[in-house]
Amino acid sequence: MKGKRRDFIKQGVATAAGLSIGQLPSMDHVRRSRELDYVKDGGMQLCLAYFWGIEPLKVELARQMGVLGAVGGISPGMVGMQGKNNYELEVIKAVKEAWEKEGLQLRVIEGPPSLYTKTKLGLEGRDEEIDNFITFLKNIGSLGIDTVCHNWMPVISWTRTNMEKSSRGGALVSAFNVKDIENEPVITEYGDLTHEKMWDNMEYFLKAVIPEAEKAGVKLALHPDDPPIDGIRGIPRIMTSVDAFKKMLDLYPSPSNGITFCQGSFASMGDENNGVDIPAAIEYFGKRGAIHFVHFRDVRGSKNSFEETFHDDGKTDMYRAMEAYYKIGYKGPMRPDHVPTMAGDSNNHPGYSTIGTLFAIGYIRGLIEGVHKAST
Ligand code: CS2
Ligand code: MN
Repeated sequence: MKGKRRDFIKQGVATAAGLSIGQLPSMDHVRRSRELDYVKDGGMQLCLAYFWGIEPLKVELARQMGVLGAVGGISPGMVGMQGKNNYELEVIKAVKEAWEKEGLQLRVIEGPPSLYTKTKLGLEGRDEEIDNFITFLKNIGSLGIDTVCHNWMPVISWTRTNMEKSSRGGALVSAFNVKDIENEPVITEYGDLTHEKMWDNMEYFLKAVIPEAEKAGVKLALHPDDPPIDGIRGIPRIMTSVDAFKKMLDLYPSPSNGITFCQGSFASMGDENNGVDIPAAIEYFGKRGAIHFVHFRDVRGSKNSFEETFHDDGKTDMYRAMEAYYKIGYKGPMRPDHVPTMAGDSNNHPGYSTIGTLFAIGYIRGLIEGVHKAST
């Protein structure tokens, strides 16, 4: 019956196209030509984030989309090694193999082991933390994992003041308004913290780990502070501008010292009148060979008050942004980052829901193909 049905469809298509059945371009031909003249995703590796372990539905959808890069941390519990350190070789190896068993590749470690408050605030015990981080770098290098996304946000990581703001069609997005936190108590337990001290701690860290990362063949990709404001509850923030990233790169110039170009975080830098020119920033840092990972997302607003958006509904010209990655020959990992929570989906993990991720990947892949076609 199946063969008959296929012939029936072919006959229908042939008639509609005014062709005899023998003249239809075979589907194989169409598929092959796409593969031949369209470098998959422009040579970039599209990835999804998995911060809550191996989520079966998300993994299956990723395989169906051909998005085979996994971005996440090293969790001993994920591989039945509770109690072991997450920087140890056997734990990292087991996590890597768990992703491979799902048909995915652990492409970027985001939120790495042993890079915590002591290192970022320069507290007692930071040297032990840094030593364990170096062990982690050596271990992932030996396993061929070459990219680490880290950030310099101690105590308070990425933060929002509203995790369910209504966006297009009632989809839910996260938003931030500095007015909503200005009366929150200052955190004093870490003593007197200054931006200068945070820079000193950054320099101390880079000087200790970048030489080891170079030897291990690993690239560190520093993520901007999100939101990129001067501080939250007395904890200073320094990675809040394009100039800050230029300064960071100059602290220790190296192919192993680079950036996670989180477009949403860069787009929320500055204020209403002097935002970041995203394509120009991509080209600047790209020409320095400093972009090792991309979070491709967008916002509306600026650092003191912004909301996240669908990829096609923000303030950035996303086509020109993608064109800039093409111009600099970026061939590294890219993930959608935060997405709206759409109808029928859960908002349990704001920014990381499943249906919104599908929309984002479709949009990103379409942009890449459009830029590719326009450039050939
Ligand atoms: C995101 C974060 O803030 C951002 O732009 O990339 O959700 C990030 O993924 C987390 O801090 C984990 O690294
Ligand atoms: Mn990001």
